[in-house]
Order: sequence, then C-alpha cells, then structure tokens
Amino acid sequence: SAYQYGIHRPKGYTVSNHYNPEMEKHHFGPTHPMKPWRLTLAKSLITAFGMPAAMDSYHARAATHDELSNFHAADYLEYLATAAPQQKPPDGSESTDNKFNLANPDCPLFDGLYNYCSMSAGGSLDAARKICTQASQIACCWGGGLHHAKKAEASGFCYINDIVLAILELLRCYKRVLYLDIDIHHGDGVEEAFFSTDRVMTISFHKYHPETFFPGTGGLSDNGPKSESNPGSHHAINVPLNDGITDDQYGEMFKTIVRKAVDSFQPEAIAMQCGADSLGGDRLGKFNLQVTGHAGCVEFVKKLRLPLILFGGGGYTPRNVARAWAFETSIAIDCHRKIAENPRIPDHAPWRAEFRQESLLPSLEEILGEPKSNKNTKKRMDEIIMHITEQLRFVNK
Ligand code: TV1
Ligand code: CA
Ligand code: ZN
Repeated sequence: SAYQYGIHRPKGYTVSNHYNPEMEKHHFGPTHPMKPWRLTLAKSLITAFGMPAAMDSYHARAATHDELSNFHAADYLEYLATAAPQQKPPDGSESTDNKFNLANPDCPLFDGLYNYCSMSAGGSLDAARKICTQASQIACCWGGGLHHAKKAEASGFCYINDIVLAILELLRCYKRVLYLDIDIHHGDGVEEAFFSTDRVMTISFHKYHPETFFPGTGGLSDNGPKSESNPGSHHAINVPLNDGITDDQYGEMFKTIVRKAVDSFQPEAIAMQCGADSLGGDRLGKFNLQVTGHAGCVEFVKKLRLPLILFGGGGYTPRNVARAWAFETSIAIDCHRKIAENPRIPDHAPWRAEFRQESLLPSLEEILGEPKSNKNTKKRMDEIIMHITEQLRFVNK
C-alpha cells in the first residue's frame, strides 16, 4: 500500500518511529480510561497506509534503571520495580497502600507495570538519541508523552516521565529545548521538572477549571517560582482554555503563541506532546478539535525545521487517538496531502471495524453528532495572548 498511496521517504531528512509492541499488552484495569491497546490501532493505520516504507522503524528497548534515575528518585524506582499488583484486602476494605501516590484508581499497580513504564521511557530515550546524533530529524514515540509523572510520585495515569528523560538527553547536545503540550491536561510534571532552568521553555495548552478538571494547575499567571536568582523565571507558559474550543480558535492561539515563543527563546530543538484527548468526542476531554485541527499544530511545528520529537500522551477514544497519531505520522513523512485526498481506511487494515467511519479524517459531526458549545470568548483569547506577549519580553536569547 506504500505503492498504492505513492508514499516514499521524504527528501532531505529522516523520520524515525520508536515503538515496542509489548506495551500494548498491558491493562490498567477493565474500566480504566487509559487503554494501551490504542497503540495497536495506531500502528494498524500507520501500516495500512504504507507509512513504514517512508521511515526508520526501531524496536524500542526498555530503559534501564540507571537511565530512569536521571530524573526519578531511587526509592520510588525501587518501589515501582517491586510493588506487587494490588489485591483487595481479604476483609473487603479499600487498599490503604498508596506510597508514592501508587495504587489509587488513577495509578493502579497492574501486572507488568515496570515493564510498561520502562518501554515507554526506552522509546522516548531512543528518539532523543536519534535527534541528538542527527540520525533523525523527526522522531515519533507514540507510546511516550506521560507528562504528569513527578520525581518521586505517580500522577494522572503516569508513572515515569519519559518526556523529562528525553529532554534531559536533548540538553546534552542542544542549548535550548522548547516543550509544547497539546494534551487537554496541563503538562505539570514536565513544567515542574524544568522550573529552575532557562534552557527549557514549556508551553502547555489545556482545559483549566481548577475545581473540577485534573490536575488543577496551569493558570495564565502560574509561571513558576519568580525570583531574581531563578534563571527559569518566565520560562513556564500556560494557555488555560474552556470547553468546546474549535480548530480555528485553537490553531490561531497555538500559532500565535508558538511563533512569539520561538522568536524570543530561539530553541535549538523541540519536544512536542501530542495528547489526543483534546479531540472532539474524547471520553475525558471536552474540546471540539478535529484530527485536521490537532494535526495542524504538528504541521506548523514541523515547518519550523528544528530537530523534533513527537510524543503521544492522553487520548481516551481509541479509534480517534489512532487516527490522530497516524495522520500526524503522515505529516512527519510529508505524505499527509496524499492521504487527505484519499482518506479512506484500506479494507485490509486490521481492526478495520473498530474505526466505525471509514475515513481517517471524519468530520466532527460524524464523530460526535452535536459539537459542544464553545465557552471561549474572543476577549479572553486576546487577554491570554497579551499576557504571554508581556511574559515573553523577559525572555531574550
Ligand atoms: C479507574 C477506573 C480510574 C475508571 C479514572 C478521569 C479512572 C478516571 C476511571 C479519571 C475515570 C481522571 C482525577 C480523581 C482527582 C483525580 C496521559 C480526586 C472516567 C496524560 C489524567 C486524568 C490524564 C486524571 C492523563 C484524572 C493525561 N480523569 N475513570 N481520572 N481525583 N484524575 O480527576 O494527561 O491524559 O474517569
Ligand atoms: Ca496540555
Ligand atoms: Zn490528558
């Protein structure tokens, strides 16, 4: 089908994909929204459209304990590696074991947890190394993007922060790294990890509704510890949004802010978390983005022509997650125009029936029926841009 779609290696640059198929076999639990199996669906679309012919595919190895300890605390890693899957206590009471925030409903101790985490991080570290050696110009690791994990704490379905580990790797060869996060949740773990350095700027776009929406941080004026002595002051940027934002509004915000940030920060590499829970019809998300709007952000970043890592992240309606990451892979290898001309999912695609609509790019109406009402006013969007423009005046490289 690479032949059928006329898909070939992009001219003048190399794209790599880093993935370990063992990842998708893990289960957080029957009702848990995080389904590693969405990675199977994404791979099935990437393969059915013939994209592997246009990139280097690497079997991601598991990250070593040593590599994980570049960010995470030794006692936390030790516990993660040895903690047994939770059994309900025989008396029927709820478990009281929540060391390091593990074993709560969001972050269950499931079978093979440590393998799952180390494979996710292994893929992201492999991606970062290919970007460092310039063997790849764009590296995709859809099994990564677990942006909430802290140094010694699991949080929001995330245990190991593969993004922080990958950025630390990029910092060995690039002076400044820009982190972009289009998951519907605030990228708090990555933001916090780099609060005190001016070599990483983080920008997260997210739904912000502190009382009801996780994690509750990431307000417009939450820009990290401000002090004369903190070089990282002003390098944490937050774009708090409301339910129902559309492709046009989101795309406009994204482009305006990223353009300004690149102008003042002058990054040498970019790490982008492409959480797909910002799509319309997501089980947890409340935005109205379509695959083309979400992917438009990736296309804009690609055009900056800087070394780039694309991570996965959230995304809780598996068929749409797979669509987004497959289409974003096609942007990386520059065959998205061909695919947009003929977006029909090939009949031979495994799991074909899972996708319901036969297009890779169904309209929002097809996905949703009725979109959610848009609670983002023009006035508020302008205020946000104004605040961030002011903030960026302090950043001059
Ligand atoms: C088990 C079973 C766990 C069903 C969790 C939704 C579940 C959620 C479940 C859920 C759920 C959250 C909170 C709860 C604050 C906590 C990968 C008091 C139907 C990157 C993480 C969201 C998002 C965590 C991760 C959030 C990512 N939402 N059903 N849990 N509390 N946790 O709200 O950014 O996408 O929902
Ligand atoms: Ca985000
Ligand atoms: Zn999310």
